[in-house]
Amino acid sequence: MFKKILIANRGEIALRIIRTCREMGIKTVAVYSTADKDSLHVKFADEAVCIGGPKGQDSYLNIPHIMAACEITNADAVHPGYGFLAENAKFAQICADHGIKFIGPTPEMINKMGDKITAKETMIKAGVPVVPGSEGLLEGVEDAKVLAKEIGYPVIIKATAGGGGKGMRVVWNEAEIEKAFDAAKMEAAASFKNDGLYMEKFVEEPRHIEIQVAGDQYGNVCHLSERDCSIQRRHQKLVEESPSPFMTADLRQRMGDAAIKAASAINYESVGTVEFLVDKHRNFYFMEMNTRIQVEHCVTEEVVSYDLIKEQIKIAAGEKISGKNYEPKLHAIECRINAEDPYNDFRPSPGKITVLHTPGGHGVRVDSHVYAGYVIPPYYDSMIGKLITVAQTREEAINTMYRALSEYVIEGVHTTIPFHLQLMQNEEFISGNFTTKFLENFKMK
Ligand code: MV4
Repeated sequence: MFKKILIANRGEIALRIIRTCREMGIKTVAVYSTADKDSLHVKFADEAVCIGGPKGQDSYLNIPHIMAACEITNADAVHPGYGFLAENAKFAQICADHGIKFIGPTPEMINKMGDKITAKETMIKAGVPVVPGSEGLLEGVEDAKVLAKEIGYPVIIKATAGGGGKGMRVVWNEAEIEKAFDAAKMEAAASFKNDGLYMEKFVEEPRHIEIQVAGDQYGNVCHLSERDCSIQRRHQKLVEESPSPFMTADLRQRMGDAAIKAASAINYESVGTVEFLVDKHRNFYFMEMNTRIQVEHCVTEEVVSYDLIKEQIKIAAGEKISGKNYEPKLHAIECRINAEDPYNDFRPSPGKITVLHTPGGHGVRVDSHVYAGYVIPPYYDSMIGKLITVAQTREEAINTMYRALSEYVIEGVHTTIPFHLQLMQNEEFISGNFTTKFLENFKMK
């Protein structure tokens, strides 16, 4: 097992990783930017190294500085968390070249899933259902027009280097295609320095359901059931839950099998997530695979009683997993508590938390790095923390969530708590009958 892990991240996920390391008897090294000098991850870790200025580029994305921190602290592994360098194949390769274990998949696996056309081709070969679309890159607008006619409108143009909605355009008819193609190409070039595009049939009003998987270095792969992430706004998830209210035993069987096929196709090693679009007929299609631990991993942990960070570390250290799949035994819901103003288009609201009271009691988990007096810096994401409730049924988990949200007091910044309170009382949400379009029509009272 590793003796010392350097955590190349900040905020709640850095704390989450430190907590598991403590339980495993592994020493921890925090790295931090000058903006984070008073952060809890710095105080909770055994050692801490300042790696640069506030901007991500100068600190949490600065590979030479992170490698130097590994060297001076003698860390034998790096945990990248999510965001920042978590899906950076170059960083994973540099770690390997320096004899430091990157706690995640290999650079080859990251690359295969990072390029969406390559990922899709791999899935087709593995027999995983994908949305009908172009074979490889679109050559130009004329090629796109011919293809769209074949596929049938509406279609969606996506960036092969994309993911998470950037460089993506929905096209409803031929009159719109040229503008959409050019806009997607420009956005992809600017965002990813790769303007490669592909096309798919647009699946209308889908659900976003993802399957958590784990694979070890010996070819064992298992799944840990699904999370429903349909409650999103501009590609930012706000609520996730497990099990999905849309799930059936048959659908879980089929999606679980497909996720295992997807991970096995690249001999996946580490924990990861296979994202699917699910239409109203319960047809499902591979969308992308995330080769990192995700923000919403906690809902899975609560329903299958499994520490995903611990497993991720054990897999990286060369331990075997059993290979058996996990069914949800309970219902868990996660609300993302962000420093954003839900009454003003979710505008970011950084600043000092003057008063803080955190909820507790039966079935309540809070993963957060903030304290009274903490200043949320404007340089990073605006997450204050995650509130997770777990209960026997979905109805009880919603009731516990409403109760816990009512106890949560955060003063000094705007938060998404009022939004979540209204959502927990929304009939459509309570019914479980919603799609990724739900929040487009949601209005704050
Ligand atoms: C789609 C789609 C409909 N049809 N692909 C959004 C982010 C990126 N991962 C892919 N996305 C979508 N791809 C086809 N063929 C609809 C979306 C989509 C979406 C997906 C999941 C959750 C929220 C979404 C919001 C808008 C669009």
